[in-house]
Amino acid sequence: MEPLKKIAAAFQCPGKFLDAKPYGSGHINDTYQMVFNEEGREVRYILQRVNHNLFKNVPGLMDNISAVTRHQRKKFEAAGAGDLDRRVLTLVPTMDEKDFHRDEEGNFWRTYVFVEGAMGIDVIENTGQAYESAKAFGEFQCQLADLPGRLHETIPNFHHTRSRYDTLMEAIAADPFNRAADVKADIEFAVAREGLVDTVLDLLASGELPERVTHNDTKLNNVLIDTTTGKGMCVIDLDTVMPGSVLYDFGDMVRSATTQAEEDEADLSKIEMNIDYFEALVKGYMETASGFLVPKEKELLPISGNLITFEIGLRFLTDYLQGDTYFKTHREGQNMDRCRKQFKMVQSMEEQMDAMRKIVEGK
Ligand code: ADP
Ligand code: GN1
Ligand code: MG
Repeated sequence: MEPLKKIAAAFQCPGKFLDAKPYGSGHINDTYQMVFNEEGREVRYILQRVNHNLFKNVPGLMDNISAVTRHQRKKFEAAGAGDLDRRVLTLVPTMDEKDFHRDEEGNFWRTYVFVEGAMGIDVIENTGQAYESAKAFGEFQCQLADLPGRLHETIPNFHHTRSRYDTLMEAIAADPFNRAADVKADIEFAVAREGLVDTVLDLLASGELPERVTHNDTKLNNVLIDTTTGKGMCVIDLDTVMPGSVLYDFGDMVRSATTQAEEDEADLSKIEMNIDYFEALVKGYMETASGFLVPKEKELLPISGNLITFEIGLRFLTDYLQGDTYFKTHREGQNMDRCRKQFKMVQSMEEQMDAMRKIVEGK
């Protein structure tokens, strides 16, 4: 890989390059924090190498991000919001005025203004964070409701749960690393819930659920929370913003923000869906989304957590069987721990479905 200093020189970051080092805990892209000296002041940027093994059309993806962030900015401006460089991601153009730089090896790089004074939360600490993140994601969907044109599908069938299930079945049949025998109980858990996979797809196909512009990767750490006020500041990780269902977004909030266990927690006794966090998510989300949700979308909010948590469990299991090539892993068996954690969450949500329904009906 070319030295980061050379990559950095492709972007219009004023001042002198000081340093770049890995940053954050995303599973997909390579993210770096860059520091520049600008007239005696240290200014930070986020530099990212976009994972072009997964995202086959990076120019299309960058067109999406450019359109989405410009639209968000207009909406914030119209609402009289200040501090815009902290409310919406801001791309730094390249020297030749493009949104991304292509290096000699064919890698795609982009640079964002660093959102200072805010942080992504990997494991939820209090109900306020659930409330704030859901409010921010709801506002994001609301702002994009009238985005002109149709966005590129950056990963086709990303939330097509039926395809995710079928891919798992293929991975079990092929079993290239002879791992299937050791995860028999987990496979059985998945097979027993096959009925879940078509719930949203069927209603989208029949038109009972509308297609909308959605984020599609709304895990808790993809909204930056202001470190002083605790308020939701900036929705990030826009690679998968594309046509989808709001249920994908709400479901992933439930998956990632209703448990105080790490995503790969191996001690399953620690894993439970916390109904207070669920209630805070519903409250925050309804504050910004109730104006545009149709009754069917609202009705299905409780089941969306099961669906998306199950789907992501299927994806971790598939990746484990296929040799851990999709999600970044830092130790052996990590994808399996992630899968089991998701499945335990699904079970916990099943046990609390009535309570979840009552909360949603009451809002
Ligand atoms: P991935 O797709 O790999 O998850 P993200 O786009 O989510 O990558 O970025 C990884 C991490 O970098 C985020 O979780 C967040 O902590 C940090 N990050 C990303 N963009 C910014 C930004 N503009 N300002 C500050 N931190 C950011
Ligand atoms: C990935 O990019 P990141 O780390 O926020 C993944 C999501 C998964 C998530 C699980 C493009 O999200 O779909 O839900 O990991 N993103 C992509 O933690 O596949
Ligand atoms: Mg991320």
